[in-house]
Amino acid sequence: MLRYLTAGESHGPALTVIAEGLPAGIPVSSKAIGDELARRRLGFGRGPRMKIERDELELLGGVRFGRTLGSPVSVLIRNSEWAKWERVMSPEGAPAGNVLTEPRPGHADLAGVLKYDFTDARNVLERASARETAARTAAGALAKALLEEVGIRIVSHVVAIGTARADPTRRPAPGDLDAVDASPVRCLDPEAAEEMARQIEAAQAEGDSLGGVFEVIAYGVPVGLGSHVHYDRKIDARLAQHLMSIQAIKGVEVGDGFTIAALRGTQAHDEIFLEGGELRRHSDRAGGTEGGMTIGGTLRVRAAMKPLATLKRPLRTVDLATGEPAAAFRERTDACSVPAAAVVGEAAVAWVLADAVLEKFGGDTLGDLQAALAAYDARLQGRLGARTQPPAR
Ligand code: EPS
Repeated sequence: MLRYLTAGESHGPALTVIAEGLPAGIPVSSKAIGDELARRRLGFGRGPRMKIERDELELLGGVRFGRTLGSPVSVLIRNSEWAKWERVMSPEGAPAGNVLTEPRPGHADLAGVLKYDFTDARNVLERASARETAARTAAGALAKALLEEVGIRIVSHVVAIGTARADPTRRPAPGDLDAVDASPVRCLDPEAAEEMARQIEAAQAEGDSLGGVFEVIAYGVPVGLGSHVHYDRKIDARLAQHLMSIQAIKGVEVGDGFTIAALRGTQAHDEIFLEGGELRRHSDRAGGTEGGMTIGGTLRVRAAMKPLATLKRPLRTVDLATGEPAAAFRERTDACSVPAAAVVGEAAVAWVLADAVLEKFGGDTLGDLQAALAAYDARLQGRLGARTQPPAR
């Protein structure tokens, strides 16, 4: 079983992640993790924090001379802001005043203070903050390192921001990742990208925020990850849980999920053909899963992000200290972080796929894992070449 925990507050000293269950022998470096963290900091519409944050990281355990040891991998990511917040966020001593009592509609503030019996919403918001996604991205970098060794590559792109929509036929391949990252909104369609940036700028100028939709695509996925036999083994359900748990995500779609709901059955599925001795599909409406299992080849999921709830033009709320109507408190924030959320989405998908790969093929070492996968591939070759697409590298 592959699992991870994260800890840390947005303006605390650091974030930490411990990832357990990775086999021995996977190439891991702080540079590779750092590169993923740097990708997450990109994106037009982010606030001043991203100019300050360096995501300085340290590998504290589980890796020796560039390879995993099979023991838990521990990563520390320091918060560059800590020095400024030491008094407000101190683990020791007494509160330093400035209690936040005007909860932001759309954020975790209100339910959090009621549930945990706090007066200060900072006790909630510090952990609810999307800063935590830096730790998830580090976990995802470890998962990607494993997937890379079994020929699975993951890319993401932004398909909508506000009302701007990208051409749905422009889907990035693994080789397009640099081009996607080079776009300020991580969108391959230049006209849509321009419109997205324009809408972000307009929202920003009015103290407002914007949401959007991103898509994550995994290439080289073997057939049969996940299972139809039980609800909590279904790969699409597991993907949905991980994607939905990313801060501000309100919707998840597998393949063309919401569009095919309006179609007839004869239009909605991906027909099966035998070509050159291999089973093939000519469409991918299902997004690469059927019956809670991957069908082999490409997997495609989308997530919808709501506009961020921290607003320079605050919404109406109630001051919990006085019971009087009030404006929600204002914090420094981003106007749009859909491009960054897409990178976090890659991490979520990578984690679920790495978990499912280990569940199916097991192994204490990378070699064991690769041998089990090769044996499976050989078995499938006898069944009409059911690994329907070649590995992505
Ligand atoms: C966030 C608010 C902003 C973002 C932060 C998420 O932080 P701050 O309040 O310090 O300006 O920059 O995102 C990150 C720090 C990050 O690393 O992604 C929030 O309230 O969710």
